[in-house]
Amino acid sequence: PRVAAFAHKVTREPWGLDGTAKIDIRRQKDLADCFAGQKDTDCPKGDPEKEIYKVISPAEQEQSDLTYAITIIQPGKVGDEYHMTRGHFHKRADAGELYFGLSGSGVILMQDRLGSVTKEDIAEGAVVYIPPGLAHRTVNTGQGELVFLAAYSPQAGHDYESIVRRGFSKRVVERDGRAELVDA
Ligand code: S6P
Ligand code: ZN
Repeated sequence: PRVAAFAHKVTREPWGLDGTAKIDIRRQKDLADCFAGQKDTDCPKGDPEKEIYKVISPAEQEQSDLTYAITIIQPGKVGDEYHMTRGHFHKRADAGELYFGLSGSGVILMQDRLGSVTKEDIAEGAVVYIPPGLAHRTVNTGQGELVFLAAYSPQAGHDYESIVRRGFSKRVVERDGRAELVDA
C-alpha cells in the first residue's frame, strides 16, 4: 500500500492520544470575531486567556486519504453564548466528514453557502455525518467537556475565511437556563 496502517489509542481524563500528537489550543482571544459582542472593546466579556477548546491530532498523517482529530470543548459561555468552535467549510466541495461523540453533549450547526442553518445533536455515542458543502461549528451546551472524534480527508482543506466574512446566521445561547437557537 501507498501509506502505512496506523493504530492509536485515545486516552481519557485527561483526553489525549498515545504517541506523538499535535495539540492546538483555542482561547477566547483567538475567537474574538466569533462570539457576539467580542469586538466591542468597551464591553469585554470574561477572560481573554480562557481556553475554549483544543484539537488533538496525530503528528503526521498528511499522506493518508483519511485522518482524524479529537476536539475537546470546555463547558461554559462567553456572555450568554455557549463555548463553540470557530467553524469552517472544507475547501474541497466533495469532502464530507464523520463525527463520533465520545463524551458530553452539544449541537453541530451546519450552514450552506446561502447562510441557511440546520443543526444536529452530538453526545457520547452519537455518529453524525456532515455532508460536503456545509460549514460546521460545534457548540458545547452541556455541563462537562464535549469531546468528539472527527474523521476526514487530509486533502479536505479548511476554509475559515468565509466564516470570518459572514459568520453563522444562528447562535446557541442560554435562555431561562436552557440552550436555544437564535438569529445572529
Ligand atoms: C476538521 C473537523 C474538526 C475541527 C475541530 C475544530 O475538518 O471539522 O476536527 O477542525 O473541531 O474546529 P475548527 O472550526 O476550529 O477547525
Ligand atoms: Zn471539518
